[in-house]
Amino acid sequence: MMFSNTRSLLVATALLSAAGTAQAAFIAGVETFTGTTKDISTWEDFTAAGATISQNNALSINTTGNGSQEADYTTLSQTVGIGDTFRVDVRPVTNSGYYAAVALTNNSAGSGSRYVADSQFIHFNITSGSITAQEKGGSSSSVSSGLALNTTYVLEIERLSATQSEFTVFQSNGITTVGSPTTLTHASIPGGLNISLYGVDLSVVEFDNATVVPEPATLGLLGLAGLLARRGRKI
Ligand SMILES: [Ca+2]
Repeated sequence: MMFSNTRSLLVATALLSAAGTAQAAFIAGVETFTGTTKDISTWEDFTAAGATISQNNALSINTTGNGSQEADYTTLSQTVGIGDTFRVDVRPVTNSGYYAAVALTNNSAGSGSRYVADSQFIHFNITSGSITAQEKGGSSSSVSSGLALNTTYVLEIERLSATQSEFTVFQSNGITTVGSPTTLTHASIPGGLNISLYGVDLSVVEFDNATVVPEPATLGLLGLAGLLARRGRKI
């Protein structure tokens, strides 16, 4: 962890650093899923038959009408680069065992077939018994065990390098860890990764407050730019 584990600091740093680059759905690096209208100009909505994705000040993925296929909501252009940190609130509502995941993927398409065939990804695997960190096709590493339904958790992935990422689960306060932070070593993924939120296998899961925090080096440069700008005004 390179940041203090406070939600307010993460939001503040996102606000400071992302001004001017925010996209429609992500305002200053934070997507709060405000309102009831999904923003499919910046997210791609993929639902298998019987599954639904809806928004009501949070994003709800419901696969209770679908036995085994996923539904996912994936950013089209908002990405998480090396050194960046991604956080999202997750609230499991119903499940039948395995039910959700949070992935960073190099394929912006939400389609299940393209996702599997073309992408490289790392993800949190969320089940009623455990939360694990895993790369596509790799072995899983335990991050925490057990999840209570109708309880909010904060899941964080920090991209330490092209080949290492740190996975941490927090209680809803964003401070207290649940289980132990886990560093996953994986195949090299050098570029920015799209964010994919998904549910599967007769589950209902809600997501909120998706937040991308730039790497500290970027924050430092922006701070320096601000300082220079202030000095310029004085001169
Ligand atoms: Ca919200």
